[in-house]
Amino acid sequence: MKKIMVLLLVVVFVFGSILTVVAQDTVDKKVKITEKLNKLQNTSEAKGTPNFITGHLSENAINNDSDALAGGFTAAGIEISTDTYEPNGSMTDAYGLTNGLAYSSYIFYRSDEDYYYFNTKGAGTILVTLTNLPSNYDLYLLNSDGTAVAKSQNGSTSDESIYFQTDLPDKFYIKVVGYGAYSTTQPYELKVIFPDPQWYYEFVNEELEQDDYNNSIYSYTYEKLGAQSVDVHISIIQPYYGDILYIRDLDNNIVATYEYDMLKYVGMDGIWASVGNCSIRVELVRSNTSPVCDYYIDQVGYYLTYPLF
Ligand SMILES: [Ca+2]
Ligand SMILES: [Ca+2]
Repeated sequence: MKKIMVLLLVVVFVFGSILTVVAQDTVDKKVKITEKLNKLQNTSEAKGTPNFITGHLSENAINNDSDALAGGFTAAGIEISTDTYEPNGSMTDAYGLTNGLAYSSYIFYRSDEDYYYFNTKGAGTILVTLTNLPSNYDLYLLNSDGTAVAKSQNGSTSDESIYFQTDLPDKFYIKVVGYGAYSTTQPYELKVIFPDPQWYYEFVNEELEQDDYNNSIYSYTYEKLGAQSVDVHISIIQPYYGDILYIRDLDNNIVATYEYDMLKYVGMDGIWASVGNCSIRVELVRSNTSPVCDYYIDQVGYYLTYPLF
């Protein structure tokens, strides 16, 4: 019995020692971990922000990385920026331009290049302007083969412009480059005017008003400087017996006359009147002055190789 008691005591003692050692070991580990954490914290505090990027990558490497990243996202069709008309980094992806409109866009990262295109419909002058530059960007005009037919490479943030005479209808491309310069905040402005002769129309709401100097003459003049021809549409509410409409050109020559016998059948279909220069005057001569407007100009148009804004 005594032997058993002694054995038990020995067992309890040994087991207790083991527990003490294990417990001490755990405490030691905890202390070490805390020390390590403190060290790490002190190190990062001493260095400020963790500079694992600037400390190990050159500026070029970072730029190349951001280029690759931006290019990769763009190629994958994922929009990661506020850049406009992207992707337009090649002739194949070029963005189509409307004659005479201004476009705002960005060279958004170092290797960004922007392509645009337009189609000419005849011989004439192409005018391309690139303005509001944040850096030294340059401008190129390419033909449908991709050959640069004109370029503008002014220094610093000077505006770029190209005048180019074309003989035949063709598809042209514009290329904007920054050669490493870029801006994500200041957009450049691009505008092109190219040969595309056609009628351009505008809606108006003009009464044929009584002329101050003559009680019986009502008139309206539409002028579009530079236009090859202009025309107006006259809607007729109520013609009176004796009314006569005259159409005059820039030189005040009468190019058409409409008398009552004709006017009474026109009605709301109205009349399109046209002259071969930039100014048209519609003149209504009435036998009786009327307080009510019976003739309206509701549409005007001009013929030119490019639209005027
Ligand atoms: Ca761009
Ligand atoms: Ca330049």
